[in-house]
Amino acid sequence: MIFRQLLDGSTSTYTYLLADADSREAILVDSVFEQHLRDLALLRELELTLRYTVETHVHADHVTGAWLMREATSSKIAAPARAGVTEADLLLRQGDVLRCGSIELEVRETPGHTDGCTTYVLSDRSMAFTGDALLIRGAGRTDFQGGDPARLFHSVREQIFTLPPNCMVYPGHDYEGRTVTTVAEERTHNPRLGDRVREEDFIGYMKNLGLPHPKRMAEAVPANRVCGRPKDSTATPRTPTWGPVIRTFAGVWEISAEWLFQHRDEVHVIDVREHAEVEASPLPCLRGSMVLPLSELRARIADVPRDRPVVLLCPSGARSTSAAMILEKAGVENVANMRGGIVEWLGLGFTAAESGPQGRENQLRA
Ligand SMILES: N[C@@H](CCC(=O)N[C@@H](CS)C(=O)NCC(=O)O)C(=O)O
Ligand SMILES: [Fe+2]
Repeated sequence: MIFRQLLDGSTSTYTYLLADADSREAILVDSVFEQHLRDLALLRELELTLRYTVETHVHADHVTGAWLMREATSSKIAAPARAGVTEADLLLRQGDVLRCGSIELEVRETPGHTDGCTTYVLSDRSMAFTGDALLIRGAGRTDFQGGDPARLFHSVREQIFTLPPNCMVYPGHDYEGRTVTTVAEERTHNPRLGDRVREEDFIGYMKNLGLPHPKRMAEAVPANRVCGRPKDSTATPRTPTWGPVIRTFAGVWEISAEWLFQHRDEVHVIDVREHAEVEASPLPCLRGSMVLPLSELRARIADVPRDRPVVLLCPSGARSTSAAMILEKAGVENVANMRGGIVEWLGLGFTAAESGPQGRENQLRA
């Protein structure tokens, strides 16, 4: 099985990617709206087909990426039946099994943090995705969305702590950077509801947490009730329209050499090699490209033209990746790295007619 734990740093939310290594079919547990392009990039780079997004509950602190994923990949949205959401394709109940290639996830209802919380357990019981029912050395709060500490106590004790001691527990959040625990570890060391803790102590603990409501609760709960369907399309993550750019998991927009060859005059091309290197290199400059070395780029953002999209180049496409990130951070709107760099360009046989820097290069060098 292919397995990845992904973090949304701003809400400390974990998203889990599970995929069958043979059929390449994948499931995403608890995707995050703002991480849509990251998750799409990973699916593409690992050559996976997303079959399902699965929700552990109606989140109060962030918006799910489920609806966006369905739009982008034709995946199906699976959600707990008791979460009361619309827009889902599959409503899951206690004892149901969600199948994706050879992966089977058993559905265990674990209400208490919210009344629709669900834990998903791999069929060999080696991994459990507990959402916010059981956190590492903690448990989800119980003060809104039908939360109830007594119910949570019984959910965890009966549905999670009955799993094998070495079952790995992957939570929906961790606010301290911890990533995984086991059933045995939590039964022994969870200060809120480990084996030694009595129900009334847990209830007393949870009733006195004194946490402020999540900052984004007013926006997140209604959005998650429709599986993350945005109110209007302007709220969806922006994908550039100037060309077939692809967001990589490394976090940069990329475009192909083939596209650049066919649309050379629609963009500015910036070669980020050092000047001396360009002069000494057997690798040519593309026709009309500007040389603006990576070492000077941060100080010369103002020299970057903005009237057309900017495509960045270097021999292998590595340094230009860094250049693309610098320009994006600096607010240059339409920017992409050319995948594979000049070597790829030459490999495609684009050499002669397309090489030779434009006069402007000298201007930029001055
Ligand atoms: N400060 C966070 C609050 C996060 C929060 O309340 N998280 C919920 C999960 S949705 C929780 O149960 N936290 C338990 C805890 O922090 O002990 C925010 O504003 O988003
Ligand atoms: Fe939650």
